[in-house]
Amino acid sequence: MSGTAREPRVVIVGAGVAGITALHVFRRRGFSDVTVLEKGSDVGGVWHWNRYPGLTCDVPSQLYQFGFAPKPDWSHIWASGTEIQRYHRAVVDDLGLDRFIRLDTEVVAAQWNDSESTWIVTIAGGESIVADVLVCATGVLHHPAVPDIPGLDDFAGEVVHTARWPDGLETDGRDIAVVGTGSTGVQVVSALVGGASTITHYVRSPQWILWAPMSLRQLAAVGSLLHRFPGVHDRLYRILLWGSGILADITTRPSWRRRAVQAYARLSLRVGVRDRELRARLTPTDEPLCKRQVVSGTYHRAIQRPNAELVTEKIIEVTRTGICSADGTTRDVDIIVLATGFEAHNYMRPMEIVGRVGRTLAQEWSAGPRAYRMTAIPGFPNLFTVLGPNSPTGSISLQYTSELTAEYIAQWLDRWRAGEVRSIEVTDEATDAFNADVAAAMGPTVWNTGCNSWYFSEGGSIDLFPYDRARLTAMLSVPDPSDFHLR
Ligand code: NA7
Repeated sequence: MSGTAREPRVVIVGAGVAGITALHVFRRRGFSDVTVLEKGSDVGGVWHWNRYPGLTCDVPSQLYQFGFAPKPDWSHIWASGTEIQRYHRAVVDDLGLDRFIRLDTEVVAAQWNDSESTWIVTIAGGESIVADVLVCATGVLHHPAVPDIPGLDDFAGEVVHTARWPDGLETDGRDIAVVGTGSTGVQVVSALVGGASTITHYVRSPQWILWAPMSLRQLAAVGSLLHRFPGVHDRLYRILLWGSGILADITTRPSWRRRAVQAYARLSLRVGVRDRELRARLTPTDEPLCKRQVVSGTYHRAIQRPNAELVTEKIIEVTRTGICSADGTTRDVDIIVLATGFEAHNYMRPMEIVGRVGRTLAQEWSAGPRAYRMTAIPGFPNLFTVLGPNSPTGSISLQYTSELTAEYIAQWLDRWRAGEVRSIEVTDEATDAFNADVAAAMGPTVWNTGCNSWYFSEGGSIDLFPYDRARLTAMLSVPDPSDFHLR
């Protein structure tokens, strides 16, 4: 079989930011047999699934876009989830990518066939697809984390996870409890407090909140200008990308910049909440930036409204009518909103992926996800991840990282197409060396200053990228064949 030049059959799982990028890059590189399988009813990934009130991206819109699909006319400096989702749909339509994407198609399993060097991909319902290369672009913030609170299942009202917000849920005039105070909890409380009868925010561990005017509109004239002068728009994008390097610097190395942002977080609380007792209860015990930093221009005002209440006592149980906390008080509510985050380290799981020696990915990752340069996994030939383990979800543009990774994979696809390789499998040694370097480099990062967050995998390691964009680019620019078993 080896030695014959032909088109690889490529299957991409997921049509979110990573999957759309991979599809576009592979098409741009001339690969014709590419299929994206997406379990949702539309593209967009996290932006398709998340529709809770107040959903806003905490990355400025002029940066939160594909380098290959610039959008000049964002309505806001920080775009809403709805606008971002519309953008994803428009990109797919405008680039003619739709015909390569199968929606409502959930992959449940994939099995490596070593004699054929192919993946047999199984879809819910039983259909099988053969792929030469399998690309998993299944995202990070995808599987909702539902807390194990006694009595939750027996609550008589509505229980809603923010990542699965039901269309048409009436919140005005109702008594609402919100559990969780990450970016989502803060946004949803701010959005609902105006219409709700009462809102009770259950905060297990308060988080630092950087004040920023998140509802600021982008001037229409700016959009027109950027539209008229694409060169200027491109320059702006590159400047923002370069400028975002400051975030990588702040998070990965102690410096005056980090201290300045941390001081600003403390100032945001001091200015935003004048009541000392409330401020004390909203003061986190960990350092600003240790968790994924929450940014909001509205939360502190929202939680001080007369119909809002902050509860920092532990939740003991959910009764039929409300939530009972450790102070012995039960507050009756109509709706419980779980802003409790995601199982961020599942990646492709629970898909059953069976590799070369018959072991599943779940078995290989029982101590936490582990990959080589965020994209290759020993024991799983011809399988690549986009935004896989240790991707820079806390510090570098996801669109940039996705494109870089897709280009890296495309170089392997080139070699496959030329008939030079049929099986590409990263070595254990190279993977161990990469992970050891990453673990050592986590030392001075702010994520390692003593907090607990979704950045930590179940194995206890920090599932982030501890270097800057230059290092990321160098790592993923040219594949190093000596790190792979090639057949
Ligand atoms: P996060 O940031 O993971 O936040 C989840 C929140 O839910 C956090 O405050 C948790 O408190 C809280 N939580 C989780 N389980 C419980 C239980 N059982 N009881 C009380 N509180 C609980 O998720 P988000 O959706 O807000 O944000 C995810 C990312 O999306 C965000 O970082 C941005 O990148 C966009 P804890 O801190 O664990 O005490």
